[in-house]
Amino acid sequence: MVSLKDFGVVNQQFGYNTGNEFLYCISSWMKQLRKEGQVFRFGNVTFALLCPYINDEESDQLFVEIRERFRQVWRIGAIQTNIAGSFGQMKCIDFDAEITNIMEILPFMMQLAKEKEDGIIEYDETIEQMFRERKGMLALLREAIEKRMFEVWYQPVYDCHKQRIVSAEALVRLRNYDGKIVRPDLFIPLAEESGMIADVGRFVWNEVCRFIGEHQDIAPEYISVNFSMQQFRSPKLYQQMEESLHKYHVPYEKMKIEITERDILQDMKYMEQQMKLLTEKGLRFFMDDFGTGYSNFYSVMSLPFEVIKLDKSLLNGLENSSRDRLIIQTLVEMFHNIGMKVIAEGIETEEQKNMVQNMGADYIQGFFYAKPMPEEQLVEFLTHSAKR
Ligand code: G
Ligand code: G
Ligand code: MN
Repeated sequence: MVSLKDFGVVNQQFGYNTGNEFLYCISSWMKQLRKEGQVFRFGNVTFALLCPYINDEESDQLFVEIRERFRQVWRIGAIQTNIAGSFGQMKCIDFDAEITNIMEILPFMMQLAKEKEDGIIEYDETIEQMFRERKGMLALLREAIEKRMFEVWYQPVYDCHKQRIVSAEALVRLRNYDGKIVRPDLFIPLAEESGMIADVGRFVWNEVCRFIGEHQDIAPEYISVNFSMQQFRSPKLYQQMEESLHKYHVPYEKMKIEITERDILQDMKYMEQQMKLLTEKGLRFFMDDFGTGYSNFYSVMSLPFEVIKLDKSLLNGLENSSRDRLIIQTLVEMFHNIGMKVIAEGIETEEQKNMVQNMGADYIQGFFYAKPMPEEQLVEFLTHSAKR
C-alpha cells in the first residue's frame, strides 16, 4: 500500500488534469505487478494492492519493488516528476481477515506510516493492539457522550499580585464504567478526529457556566476553558455558548478560552476572525502551551491574547541554568511590553514558585498550589483560601 506525500505540489505544478494522469499511471503500474492483484484507491491519494498470499519472501519482495519504484521518476509524455510516498504492508495469514476489518485498519496503519521517519510500516501485533485500543476508546467516547460520563475538574490559579487564588482552569475527565478516570490526552485527540469534540466541548462549557452561576459567592474571578480548533468549525458554537451563559446568568467576562498555537496555525486567518468576533463580546483568549511548538512569535503578537501560558517544559530546568532564567525573564518582559500577562504552568516546588515570581510572572498554576480537582473539592478549596 502507498500513500502519496505532498501530491498537492504535483497538482499545483502541472495542473489537476496532469495530476489525475499521474494517479492513473501509478494505479496502472500497481495493477500490472500481479496478474491476480486488485488495486483500490481510497482517501484520495492512497493505493492498496490486494493479492493472494503465497509466502513471506514473495510478499516482502513485492513490497520492496513498490518502494523502489517510488525512488524513480514518473512520466506522462514529456513531463516527469518524483512522487514520494509512505508505505505499508499487511499480511493476512493467521488471523480472521474480514475485508471490512482490513479496510478499517489500513487507513490507521498509513497514518502511523506517515508519522514514521522512513515512512514504512509492517502490520504486526503492536499495531493490531493499538488499533483495538483506539476502536475501544472511540466506542467509549460515543457512549460517554450519550450517557454523560464526563466530569469537569478544576485546577486553581494563583495571582502573584493579589497574592491569592483568583481563578481556575477547567479540565475535562471521563469516568469509565469501573469508576476510573480516563485522562484527556487519551481521548481528546480521538474526539477531535472523529468530530465528537464539539459535544465534549459543549458539555464542558455548559458545566463551567453552571458552576459559576451556582456559586456566585465563592466563584473565582474567571474560569478558563480549553478549546480545540475543530470546535470553532461547529456552526452552532456561538449559539450554544450564549445559551449556557444566558441560562446561568454568566457574563462573557467570567470565561476565558485557552487555545494552543499549534491549533491556531492550522488556519490562522480563520482563527483570527473567530477571536475578533468573540473578543468583541467581552470574551478573552489565553495562549496555552507556549514554548512547546515551533513558536512563531509573529503569530502570538499579532493576535489579541490577554494571557500567555508558559509551558512547564520551559520552566523545568530553571533552577540549574541562569541563562534559561534570563531567557524567561526577557520573554516575560516582552509580553508585558505588548500588554499581555503571563501564567507560569507546572510549578511544583516553592523554589520554582519564587523564581518565576521574581521573573515577573503574573499568575502561577501547578501542583505546588493544587492538582486538578472535582467541583466539590474546588468549592471547599476556594472557601478555605478566601478565609486565609
Ligand atoms: O490534566 P490534564 O491531563 O487535564 O490535561 C491534558 C490536556 O487535555 C490539556 O493539555 C488540555 O489542553 C486538554 N484538555 C483538557 N480539558 C479539555 C477540554 O475540555 N477541551 C479540550 N479541547 N481539551 C482539553
Ligand atoms: O491545557 P494544558 O496543556 O495546559 O493542561 C495542563 C496540564 O498540566 C494538565 O494535564 C495538568 O494536570 C498538568 N499539570 C498542571 N500542573 C502541573 C504540575 O505542577 N506538574 C505537572 N507535572 N503537571 C501539571
Ligand atoms: Mn490548558
